[in-house]
Amino acid sequence: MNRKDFLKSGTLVGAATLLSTSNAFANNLTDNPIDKLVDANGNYIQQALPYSENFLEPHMDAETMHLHYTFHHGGAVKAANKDLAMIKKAMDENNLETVDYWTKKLSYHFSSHVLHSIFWTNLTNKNTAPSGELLKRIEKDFGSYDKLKGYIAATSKNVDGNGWGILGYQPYSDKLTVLQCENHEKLTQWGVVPLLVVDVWEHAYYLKYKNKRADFVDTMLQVINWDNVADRLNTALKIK
Ligand code: MN3
Repeated sequence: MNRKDFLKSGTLVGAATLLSTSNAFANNLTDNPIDKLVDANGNYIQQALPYSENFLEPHMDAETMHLHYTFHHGGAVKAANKDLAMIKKAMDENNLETVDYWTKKLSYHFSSHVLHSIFWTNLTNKNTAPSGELLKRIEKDFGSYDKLKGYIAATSKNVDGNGWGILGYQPYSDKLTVLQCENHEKLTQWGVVPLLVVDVWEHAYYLKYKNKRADFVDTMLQVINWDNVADRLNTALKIK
């Protein structure tokens, strides 16, 4: 993918925000309006949604989108900046009594920021399907696209409490892998680059779907932007 295509595709690889800015991919990231999660000072910033709040109607209602993006995702970004500041303060003052607390909070809040940023770009209002390298790898690692869909649906629906279903690329085994994430940061495998994430926190669906999380997950799986997932995979394979 050349730089122009990259910018057009709106690709985001959360883990890549940790790369040094001398890295070619990080340079692309910096120019990408959706993928940029930090400013020049290293503080977290929230990008605008890649579409209007009613774009996913009727699958996701505009009110849920507004509250979710503004207060849940937005709140996590603010909180992550506070966590960073508190860690810096503790280090500056050489008082490490509460630094473990803020470190744990940062893991939670920044992971929320990464996953929500990916989630918005993973969704679209038209039907798409995996193709090319992504489809090849889905068939190799899960048998078929249908099998993967069943797997990720079951994993997402059955999260204990709040969390996410995640399809990721694991560079250490060179495989696609599914994770059942609790909260925003638990039950990961180190190294996994998230490609497709399904938010199953109650705030993601309760206004419209009430207690029917399974219906929400089935609906979300019909509006996945597989082109975005494919772009993320291609980028992850390049930085491997
Ligand atoms: Mn959420």
